[in-house]
Amino acid sequence: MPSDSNHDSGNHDGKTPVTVLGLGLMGTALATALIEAGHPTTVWNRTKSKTGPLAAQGATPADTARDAITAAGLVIVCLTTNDDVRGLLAPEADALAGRTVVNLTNGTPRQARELADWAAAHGVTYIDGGIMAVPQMIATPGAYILYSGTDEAAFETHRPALAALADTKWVGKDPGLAALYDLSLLTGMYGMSMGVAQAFAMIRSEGIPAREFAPLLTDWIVAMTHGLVPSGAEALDSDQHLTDVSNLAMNREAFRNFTTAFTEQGLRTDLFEPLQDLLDRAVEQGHGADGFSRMSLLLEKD
Ligand code: FVH
Repeated sequence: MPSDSNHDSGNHDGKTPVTVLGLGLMGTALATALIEAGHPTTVWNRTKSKTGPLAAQGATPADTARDAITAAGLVIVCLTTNDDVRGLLAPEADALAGRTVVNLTNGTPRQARELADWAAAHGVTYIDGGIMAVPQMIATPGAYILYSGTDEAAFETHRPALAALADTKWVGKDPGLAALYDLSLLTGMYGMSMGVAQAFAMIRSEGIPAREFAPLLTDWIVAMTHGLVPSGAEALDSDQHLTDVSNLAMNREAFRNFTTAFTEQGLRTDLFEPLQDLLDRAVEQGHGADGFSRMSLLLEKD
């Protein structure tokens, strides 16, 4: 069955009727962007009061999820978890049949693939998405959303409406890929965020304000990222980990200074202890002359 075959999914002067299910911080930002871009927008939320401000901006509030679903060929869903999504959509499978669901809820590749299988079994076109933005960034430059799903043509059909939310990045026909890219990007971000938290704790241990230190830290992270990420990727993909820059044996010894200094400065060492363990393991397994690309291999399960 072609996508959106039994209802009005059409393009009205470039504007597409869209439904948004879930009006938390992110769902509200998404719906606002659609309204501002002129797309006829129907909204539904479990807690009905959240539809009020959007209705005032021009959205059509729906009393039930089913009413919202039947209002548009493109149904965007953004709830807390994919279990919530499954719980909401499963009873509405018949109403969803022939429509396109774009699920922007954060989840795992396995969850996305299972939802895609469920959707396919019920005649629903399923596109999974990963939002690389916070709500305040929606519809601003720099924000983008990753998409994947078996029906790339359906994605292309709806791309103009989705582009109102953020730049669109299609990553492939495996429905799990958007979540894979999303979580991989967030993995890098959370590692960096925790490092920043530890760095601020360290500088504050001597009474230096974080804001005074922030420009140095920013420049340092940017410079290191530009070096580390491309060279690490190249080393991994070519399986050539030897380095003449900064090897693991040196880093293992240097690392001991961190946990020692944290203790001396009255800080906890919990965050860095597992990192020290990993470096110890790398060197004990004979990888002391390698660079950090080796660590990705050590993070794979034996
Ligand atoms: N906010 C952010 O910065 C991040 C950016 C990247 C993407 N994430 C993901 O987006 C999903 C939603 O996040 P959110 O920030 O909108 O979250 P909340 O403000 O907490 O809103 C949650 C909405 O989900 C509804 N909901 C929860 N459980 C159910 C359910 N079982 N049935 C129906 N709706 C449900 C909730 O409804 P209510 O509590 O207002 O009645 C909210 O509408 C999330 O995956 C992030 O990881 C956001």
